[in-house]
Amino acid sequence: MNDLYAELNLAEDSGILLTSPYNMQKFSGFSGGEGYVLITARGKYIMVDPRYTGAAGEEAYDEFSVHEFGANAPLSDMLKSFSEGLKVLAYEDDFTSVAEFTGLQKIMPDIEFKPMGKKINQARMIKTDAEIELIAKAEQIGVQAFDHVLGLIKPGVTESYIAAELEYFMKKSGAQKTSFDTIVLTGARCALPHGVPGENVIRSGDFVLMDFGCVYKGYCSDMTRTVAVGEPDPELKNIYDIVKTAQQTGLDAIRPGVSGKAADSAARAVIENAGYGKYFGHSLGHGVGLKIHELPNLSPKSDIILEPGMIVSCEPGIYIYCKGGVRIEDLVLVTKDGIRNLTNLSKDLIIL
Ligand SMILES: [Mn+2]
Repeated sequence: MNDLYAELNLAEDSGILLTSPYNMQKFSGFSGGEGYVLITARGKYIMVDPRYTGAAGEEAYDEFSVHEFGANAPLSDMLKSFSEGLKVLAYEDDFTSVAEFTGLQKIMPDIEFKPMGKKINQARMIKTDAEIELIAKAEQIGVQAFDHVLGLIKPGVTESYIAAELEYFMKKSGAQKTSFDTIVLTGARCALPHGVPGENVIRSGDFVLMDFGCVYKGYCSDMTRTVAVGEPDPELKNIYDIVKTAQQTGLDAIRPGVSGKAADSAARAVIENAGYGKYFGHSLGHGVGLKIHELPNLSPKSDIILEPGMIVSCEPGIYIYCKGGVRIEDLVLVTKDGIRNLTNLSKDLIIL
């Protein structure tokens, strides 16, 4: 944990207050999502209300003590006592609401609050072997769910039906929940990169775009596939081939030493050279871990240099409003000499 002090550039008289579910789980073991984790040179504390006392006790790393606040033990007293003697308290400024922040300041008026910015989230970028295997397992559940719905996608079936089948399958396979709202879109609606599935019916000739993932033991997965139902429109088929080439080019670019920016631009160039640059408005990918969108980003602005142990998505797309769209997404682990593809599934166009 001294590493964390060094990474955050904190002195001994500083404390670290964690309140986001992902950082509490990463650094204390507690996965309940609601509570306060305080790390100081003197002690390491998990503070939870009675809903989580039992779970926190089971999950907490050895060096942490668990404290229950509630009607008889105000949180403010606990925070005051555990933070005694601290000069600085580093906090999660990208997670804490203004109301919560002012509340904390009132409880600990003599302490200087220091925003941790991106640094605390950067500390989650490189995954341990155990984390990698959990993410790989989550991704594998997604792959099996995709395989399951291939048998169900046909004209007459709705987007929400397929979305429900993906989710039901993933939960039956051990997933706690989806890692984000499942996206299933058909026909022209595939051009809405984050559209919401509804009662729209799949018709022959449609592309069906599915972007989904699950959470397994706290860790997220993410994948996207676009399939055709019957013979697709030639332009859409051409777009599929461009996205597939761009996606492979992105995968080939992802390796240690490469910046997020360079990986993005390798894939983006394929789409730009094919004349569809303006139809690819989002970034190439993002880190995935305890949080579905985390660092490092693969985007035109990302200076982060990829390192072994990082897990990122590679998901170019082309979206033409009112016509249709294609996105293909794999989740990959950066290894010493390239990548391990955790999705590990063909990207040849499937025509159902
Ligand atoms: Mn994604």
